[in-house]
Amino acid sequence: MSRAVNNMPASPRCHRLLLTGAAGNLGKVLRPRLRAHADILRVSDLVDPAPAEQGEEAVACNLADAAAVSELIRGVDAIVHLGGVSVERPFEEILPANVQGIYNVYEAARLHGVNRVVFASSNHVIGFYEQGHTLDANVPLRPDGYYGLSKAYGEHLSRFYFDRYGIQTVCLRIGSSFPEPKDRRMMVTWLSYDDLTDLVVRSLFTPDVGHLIVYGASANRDTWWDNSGAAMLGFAPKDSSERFRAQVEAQPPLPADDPAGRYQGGAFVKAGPFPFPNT
Ligand code: NAI
Ligand code: 15L
Repeated sequence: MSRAVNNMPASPRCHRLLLTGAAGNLGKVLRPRLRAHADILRVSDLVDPAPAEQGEEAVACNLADAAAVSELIRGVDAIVHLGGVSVERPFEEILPANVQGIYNVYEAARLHGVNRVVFASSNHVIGFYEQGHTLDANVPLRPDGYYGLSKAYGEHLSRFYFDRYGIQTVCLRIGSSFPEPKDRRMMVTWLSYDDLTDLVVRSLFTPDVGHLIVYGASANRDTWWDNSGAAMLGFAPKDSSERFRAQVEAQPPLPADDPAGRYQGGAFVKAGPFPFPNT
């Protein structure tokens, strides 16, 4: 079989691939694009992600339910794990979906012999670094809330499952993956859907990734992230936020003292505090 520079097969494909969070924004984008990479694409979400297309299996599953997650992962060869709470919310909402949820995913992966996971982490694990500072994937984490903390937990948990059980994971610290950047911060953090897809496919099929953390951003003019770790995936983003600059910069800038304009995590850094239950 002919191989690309990073040793990814030319037509990468597995038998049964699981996509969690399939009913979400990125799940809807990736679902049709991943179909070409699996004989069977198993799509799952809290809400029923049906109807299943040809070559798909649709399964409603709460990631916090260990028994259900075990059944979800039985028979799967690889997992793209997008499911969970995707914004800053009270800890009580984050805990079952993101913390218990990712534990269930990795325990079930161990039980059923799954050896490759692509985990949708987030730039919010480093959200409290100031904008303009260039960070590589090894900097100490500075999460900007409970959501970012849960993604940090997921990165560490996946590291443990590699060291202890050899399950290989690529953690994608996704910047802002939307049809287009919405503000000045996203001019730096934007990841186009095409670049996201390329990154996910490379993360699934590049051999011997071990445990790898990479940033997910397009080839934007400005960057805060040294993404040299992505070289082993052969990832070279093709899109740029530049074509949106005029429309984004037509918006009024944030006030100089707004923390959303100071920190990499943007407005997430000023979410909360939330009510402390039972007080
Ligand atoms: P989304 O919120 O649209 O999708 C998340 C999906 O997870 C939803 O369909 C939701 O129903 C499902 N979900 C929530 N709790 C669940 C539970 N307990 N059990 C099963 N499913 C559950 O988020 P989006 O934008 O599609 O993001 C996908 C992933 O990528 C998320 O993990 C998010 O944290 C991560 N990410 C996304 C970024 C972006 O720019 N869109 C940036 C950084 C990370
Ligand atoms: C994320 O982690 C969120 O899931 C997404 O909704 C965006 O807010 C993104 O980060 C971002 O930082 O722009």
